[in-house]
Amino acid sequence: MAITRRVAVVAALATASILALSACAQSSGTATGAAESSTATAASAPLPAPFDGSPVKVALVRQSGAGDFFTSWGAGAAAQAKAANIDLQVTDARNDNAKQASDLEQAIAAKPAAIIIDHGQTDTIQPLVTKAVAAGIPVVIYDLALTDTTGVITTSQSDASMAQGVLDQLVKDVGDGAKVGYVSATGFAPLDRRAAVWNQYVKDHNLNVVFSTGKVTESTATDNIPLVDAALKQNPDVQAIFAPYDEITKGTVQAVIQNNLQSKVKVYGIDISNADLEVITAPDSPWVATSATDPAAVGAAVVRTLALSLAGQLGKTDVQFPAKTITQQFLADNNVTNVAELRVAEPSLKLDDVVVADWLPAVSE
Ligand code: SR1
Repeated sequence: MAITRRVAVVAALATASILALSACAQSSGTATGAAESSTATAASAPLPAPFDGSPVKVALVRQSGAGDFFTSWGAGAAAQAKAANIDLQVTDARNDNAKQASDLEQAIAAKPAAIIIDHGQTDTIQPLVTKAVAAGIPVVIYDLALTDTTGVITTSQSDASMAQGVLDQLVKDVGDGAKVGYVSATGFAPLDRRAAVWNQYVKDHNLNVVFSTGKVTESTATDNIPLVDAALKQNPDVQAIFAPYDEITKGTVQAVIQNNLQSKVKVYGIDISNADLEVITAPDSPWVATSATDPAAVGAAVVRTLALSLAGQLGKTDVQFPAKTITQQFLADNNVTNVAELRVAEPSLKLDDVVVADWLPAVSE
């Protein structure tokens, strides 16, 4: 009888704490207007115009690719939009340039309060951005290279410092003159910016580039495995590989492992996700360092950039989101195995002091 009662009490306590926890989560969501799965510091000032009335219609025209980066980025953007009383209308062309052009045409025709464009090809998007600006629609771009940014707010991760951080680690680990490989693709703004830094490091550190390969597809990780596999079979003495996009990094790691080279070849990547952390922290993983932002925090910060701009409070036309270089050693030292733990170990990833206002605190997943 006594045992039965104790079991019941423990079960009741467990239920109570679960209810208390979910109540906390719900009240924080209600207080800030954020998405249910997200958290935010409560705003300490009311929403200013134009956010203080009916929801503000904003089109988010995406050209996302494979992988967790894009999913988390979208979730962060949606949560921040909800908190700012923005009705975010999202389209995603998924590597189809013609579809992104048509999505953007339709967005312009719908005359939203603003348009956010996430990734895309210069040739396809530039004429339509010019058209949107001419129509008086505010435009914010993320990870897109334009030839004419007149009237446009540009945002990106700090790609140059991301590449520098991880390449400093590469040079520290394998030294000047080492045999190195490069796996990436051209025509994507962030990858092109990282490539410029790579080329400089190759020159400055006399790196011996024994192969360059790579592509971006709808299945980037899988499609890079055979490319890197072939390169490794020709160059099994390569010491380090720079693969600056996590989907490409994962494919590269897989190729290194299937050639049983993980004790000889180090891999340096860019980006982070739960899946990436699983790969990096696996025993004997060749992926030794990555430079990253928290993509959910970046998606949210892009929406804040737009919101501040519509409220007349941005005060600049380019915003870059700082990244951190994260080593395998740092993850081990801090017992980090997922992104939630990484945010605790490296709080600056939350970007909660970047493009914020008292009425617009950062929302995170
Ligand atoms: C195909 S471009 C991929 C990159 O875009 C994002 O900004 C991520 O950092 C990713 O590496």
